[in-house]
Amino acid sequence: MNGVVTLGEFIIETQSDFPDAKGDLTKVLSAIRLAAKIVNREVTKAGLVDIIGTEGNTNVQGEEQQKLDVYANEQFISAIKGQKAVCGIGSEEMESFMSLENETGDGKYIFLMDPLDGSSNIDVNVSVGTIFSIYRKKSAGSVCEDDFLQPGIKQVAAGYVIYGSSTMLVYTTGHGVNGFTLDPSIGVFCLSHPNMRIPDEGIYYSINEGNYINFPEGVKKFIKHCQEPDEKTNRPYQSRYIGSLVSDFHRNLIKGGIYMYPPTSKYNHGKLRLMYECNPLAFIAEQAGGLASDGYRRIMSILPEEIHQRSPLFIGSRKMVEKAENFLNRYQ
Ligand code: AHM
Ligand code: MG
Repeated sequence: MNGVVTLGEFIIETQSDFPDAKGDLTKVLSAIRLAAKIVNREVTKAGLVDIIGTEGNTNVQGEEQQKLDVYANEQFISAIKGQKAVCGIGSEEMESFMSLENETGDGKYIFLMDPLDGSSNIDVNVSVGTIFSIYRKKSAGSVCEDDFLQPGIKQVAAGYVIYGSSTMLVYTTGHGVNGFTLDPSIGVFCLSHPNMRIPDEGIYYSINEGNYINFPEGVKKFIKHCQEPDEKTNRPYQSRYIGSLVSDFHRNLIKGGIYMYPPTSKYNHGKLRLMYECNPLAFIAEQAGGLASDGYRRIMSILPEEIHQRSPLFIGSRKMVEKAENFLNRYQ
């Protein structure tokens, strides 16, 4: 590939990574590309039009839902439906999964998403994102909850869109990680970050330290470790926490670092959702040479029991995640 490579070209060029490909995954990725552009348009308009504010209802986690969450959810669903390759969608914004079988015939993929992660940050102009995860349908009959409850290692593709100072789409199909930046003047995602690799050891640690008192002992000790000076390992690490998972993850992916959301008194299994926050980012992290753990287990090996399941998350540079695990194991 020479010169500027667009996401569309890249998807087609790399289709041969899947020997049995019939173009269905290409269709799903094209749908994501389209929905991302539409959501991007609305996110960037958020400060201009009266679109900010709550929708007046709460989502399945009892959190306040904002208008753009609902909008993003609808845009991704409608783009996915249009491509007829997906048979079921699970979303942070929907209590149960949505079957598309009547509309798309025998689509072979399962699509999970957090349509607008970090949405509480929209009204203060902080970057937000979309996270997605794609599996093959595993059952032979009609799409059922079991089709969604697959461990992360079964993901066919995963990625995120970051609506930031520039808008980027980063994804993997299990053959490395590639990042595409939206050129707003032509409305096209262009390959800007080929074969992304996360440094083995980083300089940032990202955690909501406001919850410190309630962290497990191992996490408290690890935070102190991050703050102790040590030339060999570039410590003290710098603290960076945006409170928008995609943004925190994206920065650490590029610069090297660790993002942590441990159990707290409010969320005793952690706050983040396994199926559409932890697993897709874990797939990206591993494909970039990093790690993702719940503190004790590889995130992608966890057998899910429900679509909206939560999990603690320790993700990022390999050596830093390993170190966090050491501390958790040492101080129970
Ligand atoms: P959301 O899906 O409701 O937006 O919640 C997920 C967000 C993540 O983006 C972010 O990393 C985390 O919640 C921040 O939580 P906290 O405010 O507790 O630090
Ligand atoms: Mg979220």
